[in-house]
Amino acid sequence: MALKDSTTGNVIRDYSIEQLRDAANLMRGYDLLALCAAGSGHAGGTLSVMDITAALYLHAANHDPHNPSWPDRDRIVWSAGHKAPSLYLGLAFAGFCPLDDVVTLRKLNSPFQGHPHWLKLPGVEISTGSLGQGLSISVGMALAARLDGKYHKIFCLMGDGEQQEGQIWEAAMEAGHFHLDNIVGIVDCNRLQIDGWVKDVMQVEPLSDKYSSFGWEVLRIDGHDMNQIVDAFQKARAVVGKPVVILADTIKGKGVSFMENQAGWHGKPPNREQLDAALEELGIGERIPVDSLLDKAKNYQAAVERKLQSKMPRFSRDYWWNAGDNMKVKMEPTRKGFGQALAQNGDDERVVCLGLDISGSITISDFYSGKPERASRWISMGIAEQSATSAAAGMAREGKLPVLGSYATFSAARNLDQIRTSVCYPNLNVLIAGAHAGVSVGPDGATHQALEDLFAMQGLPNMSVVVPCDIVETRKATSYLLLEHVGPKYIRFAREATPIVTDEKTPFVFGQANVIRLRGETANFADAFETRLAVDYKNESEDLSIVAIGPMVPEAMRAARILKLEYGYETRVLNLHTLKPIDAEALIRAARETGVVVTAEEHQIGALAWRVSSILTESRQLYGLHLITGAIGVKDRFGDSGAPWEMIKELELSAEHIAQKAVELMTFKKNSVAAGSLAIK
Ligand SMILES: Cc1ncc(C[n+]2csc(CCOP(=O)(O)OP(=O)(O)O)c2C)c(N)n1
Repeated sequence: MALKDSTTGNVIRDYSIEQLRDAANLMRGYDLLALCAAGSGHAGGTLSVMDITAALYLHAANHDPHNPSWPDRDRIVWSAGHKAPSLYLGLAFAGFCPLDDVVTLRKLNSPFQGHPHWLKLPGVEISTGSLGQGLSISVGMALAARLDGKYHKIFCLMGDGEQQEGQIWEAAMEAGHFHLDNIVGIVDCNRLQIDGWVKDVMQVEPLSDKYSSFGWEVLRIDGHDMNQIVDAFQKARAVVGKPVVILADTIKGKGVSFMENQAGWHGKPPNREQLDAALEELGIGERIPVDSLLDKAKNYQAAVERKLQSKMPRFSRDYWWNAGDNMKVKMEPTRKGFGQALAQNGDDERVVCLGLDISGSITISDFYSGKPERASRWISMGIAEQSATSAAAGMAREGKLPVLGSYATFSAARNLDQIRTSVCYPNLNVLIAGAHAGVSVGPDGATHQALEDLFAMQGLPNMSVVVPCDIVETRKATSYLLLEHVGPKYIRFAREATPIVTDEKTPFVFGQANVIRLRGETANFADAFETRLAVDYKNESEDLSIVAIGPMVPEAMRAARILKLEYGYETRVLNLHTLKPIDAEALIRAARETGVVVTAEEHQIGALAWRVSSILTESRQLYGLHLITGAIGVKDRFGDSGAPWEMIKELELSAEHIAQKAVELMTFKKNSVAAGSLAIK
């Protein structure tokens, strides 16, 4: 058991217990430093798992940092992907990657993504981030090893809240059934998750009895006692005929008094003062070159920004949000509109909100906060998106108005079959929130950026889909969907603060697009535009149309301004907040009356673009007419860690990119007009 040279079989370094303790302590310091430099990330759960990490990477696992894909190495699967920084530090301390580089954590194109990605960093065994999948991956690896006649171990690190995912228990059953004695599961039992104590959110104990009953050998240890950790790994290696799980009792935030046992430190980084205080408490302030590493992070970030800037389309001046003296915009997180609507409308006794352990962040907790009379209608379901979806269907069948939500990728993809079969097929009245959608979770990275959810949601029969453009529209849309709309419904909104471009008076009618027109330059951006229901709008023979959804609506408005001031073009912006049922009439009119249509979606290209194209190509009113179309959206790639606005630039979704595409299309329009072949009517 050790760090090994895979060619000679020699031990590279044999750590004593004392040295492992010291390494874990130092790793805690580097962890907090990287989180501080990133400005986001998970302090609590990385600190709780650090002693185990040090023992695993520096002592228990057989692997070779100079040959990360050595076929006989032990595999380490980091199922609790949000604890990525501890994994990175395990790798760095073992010599797989330079320690100093970890400070680029969560920055654009860094190998140290918000959640681990094996294609970016040698030594990372597999990509994770959606909880509950690592044990199944380990089962697959263990079965493959058996088929290949190999005897390496597969270590799988999980959280205790993560045990709420049903998939864990499918994998536990499989490992027991197949007697996979090459699997060693480790559960970081720090007793906390995001919404609070695990026992209150959704009790998972007694884990020992549960794993035993599935045919596992169970070892329960103090996860901060290095002797016990090392001993447990040794015992686990010797077990024959069944899988082993090490249940490690730990303290979330271990080592830093103000973080210990605090749910609030789950997904929070320390600021500089807190970092200094933490390093002091850990007794390692002198041993880490804090300033030079923070400088390294700053320089990396500056290079990212320069590169992004050099990729941006250029115009005669800077049109970025709030760059000038006028056309100022206020920004607020769109998600807050969801919480406001639940707070306002939650007195209806039929409304029941289901928690999926991300409640404060997506604002679903606003339903009950300060309202004890609603407590019984707030039901915490744990990290169990699939079961909660079907449970919501059961409630709806009994006349309730259930609401559930999580990161859009977990509330609309993880549970897709449950939405399809339990909710949509029986046509039940369930409101699903796809929160933190698109690139708005930025540094969390690709696993958490829902860029595909709208394909599935709009493809489901009976499902209605609304993608509001700002906090105000999110509030209106949530209120409408919650109490008035009957049937399956999906609302998608962002985490990040985005421009507020509507107000109380702006029309919002489910299923009907709004037309937005730039009318001049004003102090406030939103005041410069006039918005009408598309049905009430009279053709002004604009040069082009931009059809946008969600946070791309403000970008489309900004593009309209760029096009007017730089080229004199008039733009009809269509806010297509209801993607399904879609306002086909407004689209067909825009196409017919302007001849040029650009779609803009913060999603893989197609949820909007292909839907719009199919409407236009199937419209009899447009048969035989010449149309010029273009699409802005994500071009068949995954996201990356990076600030949300950086991701908008990186994925070429900004107003500047929309304007550039429009200018390109306008060249074709001019030629077509000259040739007399355009659709304009
Ligand atoms: C499928 C899925 N649902 C939700 C999340 C969001 N999430 C990230 S960490 C976390 C809590 C995990 O709790 P636990 O396993 O106890 O980890 P720890 O408290 O040790 O950080 C949640 C809900 C996710 N990453 N994946």
